[in-house]
Amino acid sequence: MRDKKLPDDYTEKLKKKIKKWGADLAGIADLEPLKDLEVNPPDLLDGFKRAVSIAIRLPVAVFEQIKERPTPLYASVYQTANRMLDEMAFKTSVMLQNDGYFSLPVPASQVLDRKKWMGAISHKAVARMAGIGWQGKNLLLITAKYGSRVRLVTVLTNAPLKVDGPVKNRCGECTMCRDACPVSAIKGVGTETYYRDREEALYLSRCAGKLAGEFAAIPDVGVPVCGICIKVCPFGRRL
Ligand code: B12
Repeated sequence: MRDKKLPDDYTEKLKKKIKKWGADLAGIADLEPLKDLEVNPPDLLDGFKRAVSIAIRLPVAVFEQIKERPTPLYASVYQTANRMLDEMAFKTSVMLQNDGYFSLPVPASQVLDRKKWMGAISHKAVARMAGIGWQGKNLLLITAKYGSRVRLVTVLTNAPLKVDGPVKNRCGECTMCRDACPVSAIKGVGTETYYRDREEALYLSRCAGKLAGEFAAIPDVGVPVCGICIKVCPFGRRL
């Protein structure tokens, strides 16, 4: 693997390419501030210094159809989005590798620990550091343009890409996600940076219990989704 200096425009060209593959947003996170983030396996970040965060927006109309529970249409869109993201992460990884850099795509939606409800790395933590959006009161990554109606994926790399930085939290006094949550899981507490623990923002067992139990059992849904705290977020709700 090479350790050469990247051309000045390499990072911008990479982002453009990722957008050509279907991404709506792409940013670069410095992994140094994320070294204390819990990851699985614990040495996941060894040898990597940057992460590429990729987001795709989901159609607003899919959320507008959700009333009290997720719809089969949303479950299908969720799976398509995961597939698209996994493909983009795969291609990004191979492209970086072809240019001489060690790179690892992290799946969009793989749960590795069902007791702790954790994947390999938090895509939201990476996306926040990559300037894609802020961590909102619904604990999700909120983007100024599309609200939380985005899904995310991450590519770890040792390519010395130019980093982006966090953006300001714009939730303000809004509590629409807290008020709409069907199991009152959202506490409505804001953060200027990020929640050190999920429980600061959320009664996690209420949310996970509803999604993995009742909602995943809905015929033709079959996956732990909800969508209500995403739907009501005022950012990007109108076209
Ligand atoms: C397991 C899982 C679940 C579980 C547990 C949810 C939870 N809140 O953790 C269940 C099944 C309940 C679930 C529910 C949902 N999920 Co989910 N889920 C995941 C998954 C696979 C892993 C999450 C994980 O590892 N969490 C571990 C904890 C520690 O991390 P975290 O909650 O992400 O955030 C913490 C850190 O980011 C930290 N942090 C941020 N910056 C920093 C910096 C430092 C230094 C440190 C120490 C910490 C830190 O702050 C948080 C609190 O500690 C991710 C995919 C992924 N790999 O990220 C998707 C993911 C988080 N889910 C997603 C979504 C959309 C949902 C749902 C809306 C369901 C749906 N699709 O309709 C709900 C929303 C629940 C909610 N309001 O939080 C999206 C979020 C997209 C977005 N815009 O933010 C993700 C990223 C999937 C994706 N590919 O897009 N999910």
